[in-house]
Amino acid sequence: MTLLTQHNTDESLVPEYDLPALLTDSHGKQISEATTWEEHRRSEILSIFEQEVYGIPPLEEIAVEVSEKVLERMAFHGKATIREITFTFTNNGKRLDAVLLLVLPNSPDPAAVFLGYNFGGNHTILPDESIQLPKGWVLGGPQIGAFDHKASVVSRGAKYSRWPVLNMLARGYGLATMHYGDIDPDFDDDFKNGIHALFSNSEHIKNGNWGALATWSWGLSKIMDYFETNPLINHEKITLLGHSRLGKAALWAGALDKRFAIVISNNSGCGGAALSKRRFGETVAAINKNFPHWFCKNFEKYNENESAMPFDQHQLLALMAPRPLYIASAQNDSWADPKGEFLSLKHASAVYALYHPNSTISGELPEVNRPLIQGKLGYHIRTGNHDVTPYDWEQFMNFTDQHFANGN
Ligand code: GTR
Repeated sequence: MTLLTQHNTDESLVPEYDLPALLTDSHGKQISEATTWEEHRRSEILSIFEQEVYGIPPLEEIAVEVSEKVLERMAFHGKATIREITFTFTNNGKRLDAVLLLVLPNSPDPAAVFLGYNFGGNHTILPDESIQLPKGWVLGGPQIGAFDHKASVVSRGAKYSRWPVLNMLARGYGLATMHYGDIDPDFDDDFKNGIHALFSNSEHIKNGNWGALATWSWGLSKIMDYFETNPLINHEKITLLGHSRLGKAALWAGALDKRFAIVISNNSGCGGAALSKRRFGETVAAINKNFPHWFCKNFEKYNENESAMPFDQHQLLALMAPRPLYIASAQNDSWADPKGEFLSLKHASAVYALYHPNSTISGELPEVNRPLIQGKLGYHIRTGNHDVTPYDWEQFMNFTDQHFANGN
């Protein structure tokens, strides 16, 4: 399939738009307190996103068994232990295995952990030969040694730059990462494979009411359930992060599941942090055409019709409040609309201000490579392309250090 990539990169062509109100409820009532936001307005917004964008999560409980295997106790010159945690999901006679790579500092204290999906497989993070390759579909590509969507040993450690584990360990953090295709392979198959196949309410699923992004978010919450059972992990100090489509999934998981203490989105763009109504970069029509399996069917109503949207992504970001939230953009990543990502955060800050007046963002897009930290919110636009770089990680770790040191 040829992807649709034409897009507007001219700020003067951004249409006039009205952003749906964050702090006025569906009856026109003004919300001016954190309690009314939380008890009432927040759930109104959450259900709009369920209905119109990501899909309504199936309520059925899927059985999960977890098995742990130590791969290396003295990794990184004795600094850390590497484990693989296999999640076995079963329902209706069907089974799915998903493998989490867990690197924890060798310390007596429960570790704060960065959690995020990876694109190419756990073996792309570290060269360690004991790390298993994904058995199923990978996005990959020949440049990282994946052929016909099958992982190969060629890509061991190939994505270390996206996961600077040594720096994390040096600051006392662990890393937990899973290949996103373990939960749901990322191609359009009418919602038949991956975790979709295990649910019995096949009508709901088959009709495209629970797309791939939502399954990836679901998987993150299952990992969080496991963290709560592992005494080596401080489950109150989990920073959830994701890049690009996995940043979209991280934001939706953070919205649904308040157990994630900090949420970070890197270059998440359309359907993630960026405002859709700006129609700058990737549009709703483009994303639905290129990736018909990501969102729920209702989202297609807004193809070339953003002005009809009764919501926009600043409302998604506001669902993280009052937890610390960091949005990162890249200067050359016009497809993800850096300015739209910033404006979204800026508008969402009105909800954060109900809790912490110092979290209000009022200025313009910050200069490149000048991170903005405003109370519980952080943002940067760095030079360079669509990617996760050591610079990004440096800011993510600074932000996380600051919030965890302050008791979050
Ligand atoms: C692009 C897609 C974006 C972004 C990106 C990625 O092709 O249009 O929305 O998610 O893929 O995940 O790398």
